[in-house]
Amino acid sequence: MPLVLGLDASTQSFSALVIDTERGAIVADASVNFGQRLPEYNAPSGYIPDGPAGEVHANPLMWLDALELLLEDLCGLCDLSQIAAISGAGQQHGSVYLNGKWVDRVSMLDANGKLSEQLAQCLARKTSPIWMDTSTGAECAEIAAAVGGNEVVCAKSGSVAIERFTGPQIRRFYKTDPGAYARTERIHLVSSFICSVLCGADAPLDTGDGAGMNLLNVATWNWDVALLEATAPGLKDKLPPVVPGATEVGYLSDFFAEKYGMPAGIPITVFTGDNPSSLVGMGASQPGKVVVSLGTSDTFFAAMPGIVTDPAGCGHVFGNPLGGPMSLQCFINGSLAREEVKGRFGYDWARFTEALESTPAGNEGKLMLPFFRPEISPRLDWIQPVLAGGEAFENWQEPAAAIRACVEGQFINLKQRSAWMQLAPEVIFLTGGASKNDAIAQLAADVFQTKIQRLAVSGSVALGAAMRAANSTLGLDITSLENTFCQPEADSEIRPLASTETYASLDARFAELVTR
Ligand code: XUL
Repeated sequence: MPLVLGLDASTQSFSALVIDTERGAIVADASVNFGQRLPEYNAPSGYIPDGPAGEVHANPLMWLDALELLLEDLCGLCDLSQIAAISGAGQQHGSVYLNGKWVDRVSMLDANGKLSEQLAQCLARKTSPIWMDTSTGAECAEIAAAVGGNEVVCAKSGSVAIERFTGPQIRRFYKTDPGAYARTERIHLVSSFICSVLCGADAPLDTGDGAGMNLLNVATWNWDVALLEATAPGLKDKLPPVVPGATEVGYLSDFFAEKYGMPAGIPITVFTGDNPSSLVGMGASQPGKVVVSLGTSDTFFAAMPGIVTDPAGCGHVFGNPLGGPMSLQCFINGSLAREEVKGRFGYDWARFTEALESTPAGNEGKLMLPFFRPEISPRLDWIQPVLAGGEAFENWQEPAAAIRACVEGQFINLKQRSAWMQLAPEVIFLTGGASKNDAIAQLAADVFQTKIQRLAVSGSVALGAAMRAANSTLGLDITSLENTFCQPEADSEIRPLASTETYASLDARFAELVTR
């Protein structure tokens, strides 16, 4: 009974799935919510609220405490002595700054104490900027200017200089606290930090998460000298090596064997970012399938046969943990926008759904550009949406039409912004909270004119991590793992009902209004 552990260090919680690869079953599923279980860190949603000038940071010691709580919880759910392989994933872009004590301390962890107590002194920066941080506009402009413009940054790194990406964040740290930057000997991503702690040794990072830094060259999958130099002095020596996603990078430290009864020395596969891991866990790591995740923010991602970049500078190219590139587009106005329009009419989700069901595909030409707060795909600094389609509709006097217009506008935007990926998917895998709503899924099928499937297993990030570990350590074929673990939910397939012409004119008007 070889069990495999997949970890997911995400924004609001640290989660795990344990899979039994022989029985094809999930044997344990656990999650530690930072705000609920570790209130002493004053981070109710996983990050320190009210940061100045767009700063959003989290305490890396909180992630370590959560990892220990999670392993304690797992002890009660399955036999951790049977774990044979481990991998994991972290929220992308977040960075941890470590001083000269790090390499020794992480290799001498004492099972009688807590990780957070033993590693606190290794932090060269007390807190970690995470992906929600928007404080680095000036640094993005400086990096782009230094290498010859954002086209060059995009051609090299797969994305233009992006505020939340790690390179601009490192540059801001170097500028605001040069002394602490100089004392930093290692900068890890969330993923490679947690991986290092499990290995009890400094671990590499993978091409999936590494590409979210504006520092990795996606043609060579290695650090780009010009981008490193444009970002901060001496940076190359502070970064871990980059390896492909299928690489075993270490062995479980005795700390976890003694404290949690896991077998010491089991292989650990390099960790990756949460989105690349989800690509694997959704069964979409081969080109031809697309994942749309409807969460706090919405994301659209897919394995790509070759590298293309977004000429509009909004999309990203990351490494696919199973080889080659993947694309990703992130939308700020996801659930936040759906909730905003629902709240505007005092509706609950049942009435929201009724509104979608009682209105026709195409919404009789009524259209919304559903940007309730500044958007990154496309880049717009709006704080309210634009409605077009008659006076009553534009004055928010038609609740049902407004609700349909919001969701239709979101999917039309997803479709238009992802066109640069040049994909013709045969299926879209829908995941995330809102994906469970059949009316929303139908609307996605209609706008994309593609069938929609939802998977039976939730927790695709941790599942993807466990599948990658099973693949690289136990040698299990990824297709057979997908056949076992990534099956669509029974009777959940949704096919387009609207005709191809239904959205033609809305599509054109949406494009025109966005440019205007
Ligand atoms: C992707 C992104 C987020 C984070 C957190 O670029 O910023 O999806 O990975 O989930």
